[in-house]
Amino acid sequence: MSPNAERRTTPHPPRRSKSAWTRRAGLAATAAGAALGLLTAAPTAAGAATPHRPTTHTSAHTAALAAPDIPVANVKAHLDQLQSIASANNGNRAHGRPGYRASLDYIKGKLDAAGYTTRLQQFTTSGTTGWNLIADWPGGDANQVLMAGAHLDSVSAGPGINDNGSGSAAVLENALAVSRAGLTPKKHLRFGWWGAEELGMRGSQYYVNSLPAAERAKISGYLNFDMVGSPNPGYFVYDDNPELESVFKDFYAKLNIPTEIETEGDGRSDHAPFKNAGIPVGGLFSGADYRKTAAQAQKWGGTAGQPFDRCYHSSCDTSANINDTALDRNSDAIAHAIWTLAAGSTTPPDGTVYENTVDITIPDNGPTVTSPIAVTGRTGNAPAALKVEVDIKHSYRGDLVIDLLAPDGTAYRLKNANSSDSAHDVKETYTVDASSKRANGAWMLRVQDVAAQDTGYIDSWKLTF
Ligand code: DTR
Ligand code: CA
Ligand code: ZN
Ligand code: ZN
Repeated sequence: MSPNAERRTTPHPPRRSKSAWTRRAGLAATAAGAALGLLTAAPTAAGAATPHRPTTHTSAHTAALAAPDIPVANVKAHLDQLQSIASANNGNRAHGRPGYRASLDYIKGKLDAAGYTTRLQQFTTSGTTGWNLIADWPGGDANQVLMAGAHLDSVSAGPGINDNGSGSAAVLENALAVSRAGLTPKKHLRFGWWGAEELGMRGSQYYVNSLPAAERAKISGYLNFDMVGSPNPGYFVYDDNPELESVFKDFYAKLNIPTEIETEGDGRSDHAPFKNAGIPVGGLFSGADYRKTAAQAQKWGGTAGQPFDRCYHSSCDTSANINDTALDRNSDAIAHAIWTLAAGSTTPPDGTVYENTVDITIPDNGPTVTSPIAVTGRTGNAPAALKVEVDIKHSYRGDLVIDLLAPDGTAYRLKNANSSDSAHDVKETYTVDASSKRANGAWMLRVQDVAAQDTGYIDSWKLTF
């Protein structure tokens, strides 16, 4: 760097080329600086920036978002699709048969369109290939993962609409509701659709076995939904974990619907591999081939002396083999559990603008400077499309490196230096996926001038949530 480089302070000096050497050194310093996390210079004499008052409508703050109603018509539409798939594939959706993979592709297509990060996990059991579908909702704390899942395979004897199209469709519609709400929960949400459950929870076991211990430890709970629309329904809640059990019991208590502990299910569905791995599990069940007692019929309605699902593992487990009320209530109970357990209370993106208009001088070829914006009063995480509007006056914008710093210090690079970009000023709008960061806190714009000569200042910048 030429030590006696002239300090350019005039707002728009005549264009002047910079020596490549000066630039290269500057760039090297930047790279090193970025790697080392340069100390930022204190704000200028203008004093610590006081964030501008939010300049637009106040955001629709809600202390805790109530879970949405899950439209049971949507859930039944998914069941109709699964029925059609079974009808087009020898009447079933069993492991190793084309109807299973077609079911998986249907669900994956819906999730991909809704913004999920999906992946198929392939495994082999009983000599045939199976797949799990894992869908992650971007954002949330990666160290606290809440999972919900259902097995997607049927027995080979029939289409498996209650067992377990009902659970698969209810979980799918909840995942779509999360997307519709733009939920930004504290925890990271992950959904699973399992293969080969009917062969002995082979898909979910493969998933759990494949998880490194560190990843397994991040799963705060797994919620399982296997048969949630039985035609002669009972309302059973898994009692494996008190907190997860109470979330469901509280939901039904508000509806004045008594529940019973699911006693015959231990080890009989996909929660078993998670439980055996020490992960808290919970879930709902509306009953299979056991018969409803008179006492149960008294509290739940339906027919005493008849099975909860007389078509269990039979060819008659079709779209007609569903009790819509049970399916609706259980779908809504799943939403209540997800919103509650994932602390899904959040302020959805609402266009609130936070601005800092304090001018901050950028030292020529010097240390970084920062301009703060304090975001308060929001819940949950920042948006996946956080808008960052930058207005910097400078006589050679190629000198500038610009980063957005989240409250936890994570840097998002907005602009690199570019020695050939001799234009004035930076007046740009950047979009950053900050959905893994809490919204509230001190966000910073960090700027560094990495080449001698030419100077400028931060005029203002804005964040739109
Ligand atoms: N094994 C499940 C059905 C089943 C039977 N009992 C329970 C209890 C809890 C959940 C599921 C079940 C199946 O056939 O898929
Ligand atoms: Ca509903
Ligand atoms: Zn079954
Ligand atoms: Zn099942």
